Amino acid sequence: MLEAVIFDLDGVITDSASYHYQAWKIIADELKIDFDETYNEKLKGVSRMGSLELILDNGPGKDAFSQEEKERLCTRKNDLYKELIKQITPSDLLPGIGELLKELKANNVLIGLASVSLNAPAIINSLGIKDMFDYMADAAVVKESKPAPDIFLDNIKGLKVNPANSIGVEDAEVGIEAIHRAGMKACGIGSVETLSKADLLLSSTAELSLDKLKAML
Ligand code: B16
Ligand code: MG
Repeated sequence: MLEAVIFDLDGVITDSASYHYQAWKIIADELKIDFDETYNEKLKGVSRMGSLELILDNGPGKDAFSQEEKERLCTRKNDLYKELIKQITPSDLLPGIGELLKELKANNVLIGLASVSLNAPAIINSLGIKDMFDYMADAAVVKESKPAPDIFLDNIKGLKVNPANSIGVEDAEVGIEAIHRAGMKACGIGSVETLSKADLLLSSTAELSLDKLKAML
C-alpha cells in the first residue's frame, strides 16, 4: 500500500534550478571562475555552502577563502536568488505536478517535502500549494544534506509512515541516493546518465501518475 510520496522541490515541483544557476553565475563571474550549465548539474540538491565550494573547486579551490568570506559570498548569492524567485507564481508548477498532488490527496496518500533549500517555504507559498503538504522538512534543522538520508527520514518521522510503503521523487543523483538510504523506493525525473539508480525513471514530471507510483511498490 502506498502511504506517502515525498517530493524534492527544485527540479521536481518547479524549476528553481535555473534561478540558482543565474545567481551563482554572477558570483562565479565576479570571481573569474569558469561556470556553465553543465557544471551547474553538480550543484543540484547540494547545500548552499556545498555549492559554493564546488564552484571554488573549479577555480582557486575551496580553501582559497576564509570561512567568513565564504559566508559573505553565500549571503550575496542568496540575496540575488531571493530577488529572482520573486517572479515565481502558480503557473511555474512543473507539468503534471498540480494534478498529481490532487490525485494523491483524493486517494489519501500523504504528501511530504524534502528540499534542502532554506527558501523552500517561500517558493511553496508562491506556487500556491502549501495546503497540499502534510509535512515539510525544515532545511534549517536537518543537519546533513543529500546524499545523507536525513531530510527523507525527517519526513518519514513527521508523516509517521513506513519507508517501505513510501516513494521519494528526485531529479538529482545525490537525491536518489538519499531516498535509498532512507529505505524508500526512488522515482527519478531526468536522464539515465545521472539517474540510472532510480527504481523508476521518467524523463519529465508530465509522465508522473498515481498508478505508476503505486506499481513501484
Ligand atoms: P538554498 P532541492 C536544493 O534544493 C537545490 O537543488 C540546490 O541547488 C541548492 O543549493 C539547495 O537547495 C540549497 O538552497 O540556497 O535556497 O538554501 O533540490 O533540495 O529542493
Ligand atoms: Mg532537486
